[in-house]
Amino acid sequence: MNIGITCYPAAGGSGVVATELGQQLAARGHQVHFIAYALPFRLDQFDANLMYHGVETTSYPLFKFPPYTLTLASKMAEVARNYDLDVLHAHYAVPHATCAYLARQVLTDCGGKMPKIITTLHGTDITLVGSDPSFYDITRFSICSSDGITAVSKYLAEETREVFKTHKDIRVIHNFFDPQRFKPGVCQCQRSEFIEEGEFLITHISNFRPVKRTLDVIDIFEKVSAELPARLLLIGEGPDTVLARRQVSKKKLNGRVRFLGNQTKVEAVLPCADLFLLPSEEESFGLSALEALACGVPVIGSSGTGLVEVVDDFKSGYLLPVGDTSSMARAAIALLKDTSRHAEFKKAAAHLALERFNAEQKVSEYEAYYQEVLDG
Ligand code: GMT
Repeated sequence: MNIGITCYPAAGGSGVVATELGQQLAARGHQVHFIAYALPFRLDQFDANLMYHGVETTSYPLFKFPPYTLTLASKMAEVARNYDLDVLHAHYAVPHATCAYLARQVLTDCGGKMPKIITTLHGTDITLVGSDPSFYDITRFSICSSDGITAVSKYLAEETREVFKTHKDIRVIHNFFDPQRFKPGVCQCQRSEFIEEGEFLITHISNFRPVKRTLDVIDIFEKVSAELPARLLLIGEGPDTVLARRQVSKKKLNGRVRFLGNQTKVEAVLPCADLFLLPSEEESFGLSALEALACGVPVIGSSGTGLVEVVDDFKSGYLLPVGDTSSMARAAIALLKDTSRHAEFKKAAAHLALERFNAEQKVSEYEAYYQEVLDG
């Protein structure tokens, strides 16, 4: 198949999923065209079946805001026409599903071949951005105009039906990881680079948006480190990074917390960790949690979110109410103190992740879904 993929190229789960999917589809012999404003951040392998088409953001004194949506739609139409696309796959509805719709209208006018539009919903495109009154109608329209819709969890599919009051078929295809990259025990760095002998290493990876509750991560860590020798490794960057740094200083944790910023090869460090924290307000899936589990790292996160489909409560981690940092810290301390339970959780984490979310399986699900949509 000839497949166009549009995603946010910056660090973030939706871009990571789109990139991994594109790379895996290319490896299976499909021609894959990434259409985005920059090279996707984890697109780091050469494959003759992979192409990147950059989208310009044209500026003009009249434009306070350059109309990226229009240049993206034009580029989508151009790539679809020039490369005979069968499928145009938009990751993250806002504004990518709308751009795909516009591209199709452009192609209709030119009388060219019409690719099928598939939109994958990732999370805040529904729960925060898409449901904002200023985006609601156009997002609903664009999603409903897609030929196929997928969601990364059952939780998100249900949220979408509820928020957008639609009965459209939404196929759940869970996120996935590449077992060649994410595996337990193979750490490219040494634990000794981060911790002293006898200390525990706790990690958190996110885009440091308010929805991730990074301050809760620090609060949980403060409670844990009051009881156990531990250090916290924070990976990622975003609007709350400054707040998080301030909080670390305020709590006098500077010597125990390290900020690594954005990292493309998180698999190099994850297997070194003893525990992963993701206490988000909302989480449609929690790809970073899955990558941690795949590396044999138990997760403590928020219940009542899509994490329930990823983390097996009491088997590979603990899920507790949003904001209940005391319970999360208690669960972390108990798990880290109990060496044999911790070892069991580590084993279960890697095993369950591989069994349920490996790339091979999920990429086949996407391939089959593309075919189903193409067959009408
Ligand atoms: O929704 C966001 O904040 C951004 C998005 C991203 O690009 O990282 O994250 C969402 O998509 C990921 C990939 O499908 C999911 O693993 C995340 O759970 C989801 N984020 C939220 O729901 C907050």
